[in-house]
Amino acid sequence: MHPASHALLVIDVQTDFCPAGALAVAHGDQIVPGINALMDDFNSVILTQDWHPAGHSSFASQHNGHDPYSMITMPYGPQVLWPDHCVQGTQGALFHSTLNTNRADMIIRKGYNPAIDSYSAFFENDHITSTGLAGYLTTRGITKLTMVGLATDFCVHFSAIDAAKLGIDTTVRLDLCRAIDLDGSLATATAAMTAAGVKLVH
Ligand code: VGL
Ligand code: ZN
Repeated sequence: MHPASHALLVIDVQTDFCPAGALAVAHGDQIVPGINALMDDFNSVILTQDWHPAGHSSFASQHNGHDPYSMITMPYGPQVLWPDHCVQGTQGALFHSTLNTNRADMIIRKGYNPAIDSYSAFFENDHITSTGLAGYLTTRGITKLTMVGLATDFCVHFSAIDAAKLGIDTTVRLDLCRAIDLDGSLATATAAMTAAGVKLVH
């Protein structure tokens, strides 16, 4: 059993990121039993939930002539345009029906700012606006994180790099993550995480 100072951070295991979801990650649902089992090893469990208002600026539907999975430049930098997903209050935004949410001490929602996407559980995509998670971890004395969830190359990737930058000892269990893999984004993500000092477990 890990001490309370070492938390399990479960990223965006939501219906829309699983097969048949609006932004389906291939085999996204396969990781759920392993994540539920891993919770038994942790005193501290935190979940994140992608939580967008309808008409969010990261949705391709809001940008005339731009297809889902294309890139645009937003005031805060490059942004992939996504299918509408994880809209607040919809079925697709719910956690996967078999994810054990009972063990969650904290559920951190992100992506609620209509003008800025938030891949990372710590900072929105402007890399400045905080979600509050860093303060929560500090006040609870959590200095170590194991991350699992969806998607490896977006929300897990950005969360892991921000955690490492904050000085948190960070491990990503790649076996309990699945990727979108857009134009080599998985290889880019694993290289960037390694460079940031994140430990990757295959
Ligand atoms: C995610 C794309 C858009 C993720 C969230 O959870 O990785 N990806 N919103
Ligand atoms: Zn999203």
